[in-house]
Amino acid sequence: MKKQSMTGIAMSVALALFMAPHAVQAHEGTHSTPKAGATCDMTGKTEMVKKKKYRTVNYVCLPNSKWSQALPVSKSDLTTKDMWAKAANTGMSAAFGLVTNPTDKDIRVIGARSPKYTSFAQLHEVVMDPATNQMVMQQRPEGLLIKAGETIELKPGGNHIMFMGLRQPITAGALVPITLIGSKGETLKFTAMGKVYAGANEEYDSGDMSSGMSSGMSSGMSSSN
Ligand SMILES: [Cu+2]
Repeated sequence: MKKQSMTGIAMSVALALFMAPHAVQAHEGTHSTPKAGATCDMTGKTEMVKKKKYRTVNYVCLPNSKWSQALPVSKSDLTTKDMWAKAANTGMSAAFGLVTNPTDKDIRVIGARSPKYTSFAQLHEVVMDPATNQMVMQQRPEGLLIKAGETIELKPGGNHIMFMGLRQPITAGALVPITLIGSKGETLKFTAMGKVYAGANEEYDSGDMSSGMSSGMSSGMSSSN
């Protein structure tokens, strides 16, 4: 008797576990393919789409909540040095280091991604919020411009690559693959090293979103048009 009912419980648990991933998959399947100029709900999100047999394009959800043009993927001329990512278990994290433009033309970076570690990343700056006199971070509306021949330093308290919501912890010594996307679709892949760091705890200034991070993000961003 007892054994039978236990089996029954085990069955329904197993069934629930089996069903759950399918429900999630169906939901994810409803996402539409990005379209240049169309509204997107999570700025900083990027999508790589295979258009034709040999053509792959990047889309970036820009800070104005519109999808970028289809940007044909090519190899970036940028180089990086000493890239590292702040060790963290959950929530947000950020990546820093030196990015150099060795060419004689300016290069603008408009997006970043690290799908292994975060569903989307943003390019952030740290500014003074005059209302509170606090340093806060926010998305850089024009991305990162790296002038011909120049090196920029992404650093705590300054510009950085923000990981919005970790999918898995960044541990000390972890190798974190990151891709930067240029305004012409050029991609730069590099690896940042996980590092324990006490700073870089600026508040995220999301405009009118002052309450909880995740709920504020989704409600605030989906309501914009
Ligand atoms: Cu940030």
